[in-house]
Amino acid sequence: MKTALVLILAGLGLNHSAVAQTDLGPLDLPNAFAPLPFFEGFETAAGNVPPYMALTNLDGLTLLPDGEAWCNIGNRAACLNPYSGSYALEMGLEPNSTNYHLVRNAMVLGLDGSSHVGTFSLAYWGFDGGEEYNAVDGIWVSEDGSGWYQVSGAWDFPTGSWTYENFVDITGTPVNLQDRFYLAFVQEDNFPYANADGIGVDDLAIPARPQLTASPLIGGQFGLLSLDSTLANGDARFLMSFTGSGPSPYGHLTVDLTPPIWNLATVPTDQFGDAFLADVVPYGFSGRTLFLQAIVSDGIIFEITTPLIVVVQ
Ligand SMILES: [Ca+2]
Ligand SMILES: [Ca+2]
Ligand SMILES: [Ca+2]
Repeated sequence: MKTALVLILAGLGLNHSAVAQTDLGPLDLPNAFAPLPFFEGFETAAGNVPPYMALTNLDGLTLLPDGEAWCNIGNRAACLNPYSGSYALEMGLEPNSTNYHLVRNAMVLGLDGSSHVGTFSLAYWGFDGGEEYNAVDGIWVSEDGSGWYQVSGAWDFPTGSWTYENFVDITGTPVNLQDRFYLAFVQEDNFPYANADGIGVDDLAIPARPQLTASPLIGGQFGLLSLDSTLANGDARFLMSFTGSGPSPYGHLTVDLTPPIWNLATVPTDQFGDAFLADVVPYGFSGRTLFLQAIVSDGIIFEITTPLIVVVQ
């Protein structure tokens, strides 16, 4: 009786770990770890795979390296449709290939959260070329690069456009994020990138960058800037530049604005962490390009919003 109980418990234990962890296949691992907070728009890398990143291209059935599996940040060819700038992550079958077959692609990032103060949410822009469900699709975290825990499942953005995925929770697994860990974006499917299949990723950030949006801005009329953060009852500084998207230092932070930087207003965030700035857009701004960004804080954590570039009508 006692022996049987021990065996049952051992069986449950084995079963639990088998369900919780997935082997995604032989994924290449980076040999460096980038500290949090982390932002990757692929522009700084400019087509060279940085040491904290590794790209894997496999045949989806044999799991052997596949030259037609396409995991490209500009290292294989010019990126086809980046969300920002000239570079993004593209995962799919090689564009223009007609040798339709299942491929598995992965970008693994080495990250180090050991001195991070703040949330562990993730935000990114995702492009969906027409993906169908595959069990390995999604975003995964791992301590050792072989046992993976899924934090976001099947790719299901609207087909053919970029979608902002905000506040993706990457906690809630046994992986200790306040240490070195791996984060993987994995895609599997059978048609080319941006041609019936494929996933694009750009401007990914941990912690998630609160999103800054604007109503149409028209000279001489009221305009509205809105931001969506999780920092309740704090404040938001709305910043503006006429000259470019930086990066440049601003206090102890780095902003995506080029000096001179104007502080338009500082307004409180509400109980949801949201803030709004409504004001008349000066008539003389018509035709000018505004580079906008905000800094949100609850007094302890400081977060930079997504940048926004707007031409005033
Ligand atoms: Ca980019
Ligand atoms: Ca898929
Ligand atoms: Ca497909």
